[in-house]
Amino acid sequence: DQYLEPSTVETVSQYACQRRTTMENHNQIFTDAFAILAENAEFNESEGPCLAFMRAASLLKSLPHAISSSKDLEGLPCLGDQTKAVIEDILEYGQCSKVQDVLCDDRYQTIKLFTSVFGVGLKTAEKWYRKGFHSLEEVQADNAIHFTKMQKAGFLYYDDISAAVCKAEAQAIGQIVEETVRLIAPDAIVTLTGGFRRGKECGHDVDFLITTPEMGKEVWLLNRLINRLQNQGILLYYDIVESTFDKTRLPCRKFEAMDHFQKCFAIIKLKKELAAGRVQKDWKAIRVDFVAPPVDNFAFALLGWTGSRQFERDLRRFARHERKMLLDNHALYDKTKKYLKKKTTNNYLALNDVCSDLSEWHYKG
Ligand code: 8DG
Ligand code: MN
Ligand code: MN
Repeated sequence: DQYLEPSTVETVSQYACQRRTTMENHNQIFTDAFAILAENAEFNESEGPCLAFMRAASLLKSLPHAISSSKDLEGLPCLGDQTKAVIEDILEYGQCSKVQDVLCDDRYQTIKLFTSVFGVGLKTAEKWYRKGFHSLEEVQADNAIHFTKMQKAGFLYYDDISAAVCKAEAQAIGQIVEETVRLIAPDAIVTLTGGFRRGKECGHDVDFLITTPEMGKEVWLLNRLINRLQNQGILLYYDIVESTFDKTRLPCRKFEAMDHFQKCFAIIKLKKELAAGRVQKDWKAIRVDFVAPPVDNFAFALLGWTGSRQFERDLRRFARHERKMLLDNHALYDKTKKYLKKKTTNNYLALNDVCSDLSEWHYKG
């Protein structure tokens, strides 16, 4: 044995974008636990712990084997005392008491239920919880609450849009979108993005990037698409958010900051096959997001909207700390080149300059 080469244990990167992550998760028992703890921390606005649990989950998803003893954790980044304690509990007892406590917690259960309604964020969910409500029926029966247009749609199509969207449904929506966009601009670019671009089997919505090869022509695309979907009678809800893009602005340093592209949050009616003899509606409401970036931002918009959230967060962190660059959904900036103070489009690095780097980033999981 002494003549063997020293074991070449590959070090695991602290950055999700430097870890090859497949759809195969060997550590789901742990990552499910972390997802619940992260969600609970989010509901309690504990940003630090929330991020720590999400990072730990992302790391475990990238491992090519299942964790079977605490020895397997040696040398791994992104795991603190808290997260290690959770893993050790699960290894020893098959579950973690902290997770069980969260699952039984009245506030967690209720906030989770309320935020599952399209258009309901944490603040609104808390307001309803403080009123003493525990069910969607109670909330809907309160005449004093003024619901937004989005929330009304959220309640109306609750059963459909809280059910997962499968790959076949995403593809069917993709076909409708593609065909409709072609009627408006035959050379338009329509790209499926989000979780389905990462190869996921199901998701909570379907995300699309749409643009035109000619700069500036994309500005009418989204409105015309919405018009046509409406005329086809399949648009159940839409909310167009106009572009707020200002080229003089610095890139957003915070991942959570929204990008400035024109976008649309929609609900589309998808026809479905009915099981014989069943009396039920012959369609399903599907949540769809459209983003319409100008073509010169397209590559960065695509990178940004592909996700996962943790991957995007780490990609920005990697760019900043390891490359002294700033990345957002619009561009990649080189901090060392003092481009930032200029207002011209020269601030933006051409995609060609960076695609060798981009190809090394693994975006799955
Ligand atoms: P899912 O729908 O299957 O649940 O997962 P997903 O496709 O990964 O999540 P998503 O919520 O649909 O968002 C897709 C990616 O887009 C995600 O990694 C974050 C990114 N993203 C932005 N800007 C915005 C934004 O303004 N809202 C949302 N929801 N996502 C955004 O870059
Ligand atoms: Mn999505
Ligand atoms: Mn989305």
